[in-house]
Amino acid sequence: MKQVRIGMIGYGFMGRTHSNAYLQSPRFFPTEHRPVLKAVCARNKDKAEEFADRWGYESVETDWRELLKRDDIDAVDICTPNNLHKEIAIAAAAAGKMILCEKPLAMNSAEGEEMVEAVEKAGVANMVWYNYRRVPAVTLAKQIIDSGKLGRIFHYRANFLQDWTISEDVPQGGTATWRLDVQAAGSGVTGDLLAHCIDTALWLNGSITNVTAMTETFVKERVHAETGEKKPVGIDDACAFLCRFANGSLGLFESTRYARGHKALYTFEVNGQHASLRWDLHDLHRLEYFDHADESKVRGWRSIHVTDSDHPYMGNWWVPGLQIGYEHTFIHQVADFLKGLDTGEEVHPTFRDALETQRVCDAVLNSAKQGNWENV
Ligand code: SOE
Repeated sequence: MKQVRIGMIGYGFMGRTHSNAYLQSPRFFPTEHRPVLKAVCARNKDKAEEFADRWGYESVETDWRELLKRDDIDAVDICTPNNLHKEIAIAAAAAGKMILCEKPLAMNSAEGEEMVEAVEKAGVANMVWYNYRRVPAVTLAKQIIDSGKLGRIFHYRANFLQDWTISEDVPQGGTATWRLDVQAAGSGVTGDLLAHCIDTALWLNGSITNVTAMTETFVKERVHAETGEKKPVGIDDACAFLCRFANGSLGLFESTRYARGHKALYTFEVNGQHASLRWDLHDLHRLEYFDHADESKVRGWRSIHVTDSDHPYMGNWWVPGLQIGYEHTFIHQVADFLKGLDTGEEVHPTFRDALETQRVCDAVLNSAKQGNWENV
């Protein structure tokens, strides 16, 4: 058994999902490599110690540079706000560490390019946590599309809708609301939510060539959680875009944090010549499938309960019919990463894959600013 000693930087919501995944992965998906929770790093020592205690990390650090100097750390997991990804990743690559980075890869594609260059030059294993690829129903959608069952693809449609920032009293900045501060996040829903939709779309339907977008910031000023000062809001609260894919299909994407009643409604639909597929995060263990080749009298949308042992990842879980959830997507991602270390094969999405998503995000934001079609 080879150890992969993890040093995690940041301990928020994503720190919890990843820590849980490191603990569970070897229990359900045995590999030659096994994660060891070596250190968690955060500026606040008390909070870091509390987190280490709860999740079983052996030690804490309060300065990520010290963590990178340690020779008992093999892999660095970056769970910080987006504005720190680049600096940490480049330093971690120079220190020869493997890197698992939270999404989006960077603040923008210029930063992403530097990060890709750093990991490729250092030759270190790298991966970005676009976890929704590893919902079994989404992986099944990929298998069905790749088998050619849909035929020529005409349309790809995706939404990611939330409603948690409607109140003007929600601050920007700080540990809980850095996603609303453009200095920490780089962008709003485009980098935070549409990036997921774009990653899945590129994986399922190939490259996006050009886009035309609109964005809106509904609440123009918010108090900054750290200074208490009211400041202009620099992020996009909502974004919608149209695009063309290299395979000739048309794309339609929408994301907002102002869709009252929706907490995390991620849906996509793909329409092909012979068949269509659709998926909904609120029902994540189901894949809806319509096949025009079915006998016309019984033709209709079928709802596949993706829990059978021959469905992706499901053979390693319970028994057919019993479903799994959100946290398992991270467990699958760790399992695949470790399997990649066993076989020496690259595990996707790599930094380079995530850079493509970043380029689409940049084109979307530029198009919204210029009011033009933008090439990716
Ligand atoms: C934002 O609310 C958020 O937590 C994103 O940052 C995650 O990436 C997404 O999966 C759920 O929503």
